[in-house]
Amino acid sequence: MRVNRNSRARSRAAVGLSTLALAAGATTAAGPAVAQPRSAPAPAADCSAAYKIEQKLATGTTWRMCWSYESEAGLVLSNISYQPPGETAPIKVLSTAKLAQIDVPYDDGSVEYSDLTGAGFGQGLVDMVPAECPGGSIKTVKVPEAWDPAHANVKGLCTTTRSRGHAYRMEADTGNKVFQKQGKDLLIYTVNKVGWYEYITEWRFQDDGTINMNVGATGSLSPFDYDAGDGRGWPLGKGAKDYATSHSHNVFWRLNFGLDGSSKAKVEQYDSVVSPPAQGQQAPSNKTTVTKVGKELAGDAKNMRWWRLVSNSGKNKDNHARSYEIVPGATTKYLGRAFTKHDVYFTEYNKCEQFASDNLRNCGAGHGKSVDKYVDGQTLTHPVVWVNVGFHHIARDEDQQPMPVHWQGFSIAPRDVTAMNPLTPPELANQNGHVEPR
Ligand SMILES: [Cu+2]
Repeated sequence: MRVNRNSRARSRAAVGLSTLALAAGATTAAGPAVAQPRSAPAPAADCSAAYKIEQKLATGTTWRMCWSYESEAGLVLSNISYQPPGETAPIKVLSTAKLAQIDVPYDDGSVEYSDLTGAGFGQGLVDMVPAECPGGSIKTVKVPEAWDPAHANVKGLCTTTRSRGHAYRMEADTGNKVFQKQGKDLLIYTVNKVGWYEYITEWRFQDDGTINMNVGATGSLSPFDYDAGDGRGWPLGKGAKDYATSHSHNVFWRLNFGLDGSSKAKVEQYDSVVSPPAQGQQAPSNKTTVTKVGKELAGDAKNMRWWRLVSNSGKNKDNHARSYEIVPGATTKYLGRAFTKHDVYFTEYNKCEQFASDNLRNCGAGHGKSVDKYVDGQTLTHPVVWVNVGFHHIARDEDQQPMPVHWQGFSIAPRDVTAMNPLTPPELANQNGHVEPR
C-alpha cells in the first residue's frame, strides 16, 4: 500500500475537519464539508500598509500591489501596477493573480489529487528561515482556517529583489560608448507543503514590465511510493526494486487583467505561416495574421501562435493600444482530463469561477466545476485568462534527497505599454521610430 496516500488522505481529512469546525461555528451549518461556498477575496481597490507591496527597483521601475491569502489558493496578488521611469503614474496591469489548481494524476490510474482544493495547499503554508529570503523580508501571513489555530500566523511570504543580468546592451554608433543596464526583479514567493511535496509559488516582476509566474516542486518524493512494478515508474534505489510511480503536475494560474485600470479588454490570437521561397526570393516568406477572439475560447499552443490582451482605452505615448502578451512556458500537456486538454482558456469574468477544476464556489445548479466548462460561448468583454502548464514527473535518482526544485510556469510581457524600451537611457530617448542618422 502507498502510505503517502494515507498521508494525503490525512491531509484531506484535516481539511474536512477544519471546514466542519468552521461550519459548526456558523449558524447555517449543513452539508458536506468540501462543498461550502467561500466568501470572495477582499476587493482589490486598496489595502492597508501591512498588505501592501511597493518596490522601487534600482533601475527606476516601481511595482505596487496588494497581497492577501486564501485558504485554498494561497497567495493572491491584487491591484498590480507597473511604473517604469518616465511614466508619471502607475499603469495597472492585473486586478488579481493567483494559482487556480494543481492537478496531480498518477500514471497507474490509482489516484488523482487536487492539491489546492482537496489536499491542503493553502493550509500547508510553511515558515521560511531568513536565509531563504536573501536580501528581503518575510511577512507574517494569517492562514484562514488553519489546521492548528495556535499556529495560524506563518512567517511565510518573502519579498526581495534579485539581479537578472543584462536588461540590454548596445554599442554607440560613434566612439566606444557602450549602453548597458543590469536588470532588476522584484520577487515574491511562498512555500506550501502538500503531502511530501513542497511547492514554491514564485512571482517575479521585472523592471521592464514582464511578469513571470512559476511553481517549483521540491521537498521529497513520498518514501512509500515505491511500488510501481507495473512499468509506470522508475527504479530509484539500488538495483531495480524500488520504483517511484510516475505522475503529472498540472498547474493552473488565473489572471484577471485590469489593463490601464479597466477590466474591459480584447483578446487577439496571432498565427504565422511560413511558405517556401517565391521565385526570385532568397528566403521563405512568413505571413502573420490576427484572429479576434470575441467569444470564450479554449486555446491550444502551436508553433508561431501567441495571444495578447489589448486594453480598450489605454494607449501609450505613440498612440498604440496597450497590451500584454501571454508567453507560454515549456509544458507537457496531460490529455487525460477535459480541463487539462488545452493550454489557455479565456472566459468571461464570473466571480464564482475561481478554480480550474473542483471549483469550490457555489455557482448554482448545472454550472460546470472546471475551466473547460466555463467556456460556453459567452461574449468576451471582461476576459479572465487561465493558463495550464503541465510537467510529467518521471522520477530520477537525483530526485532524492531532497528533490531538486523543478520549475514550471510562464510569463506575460508588455507589448506597447510604453512607447519605447522603458529603461531607455536619456541619450537615446529621441530614437523612436524612423530616425535620420546624424
Ligand atoms: Cu512530482
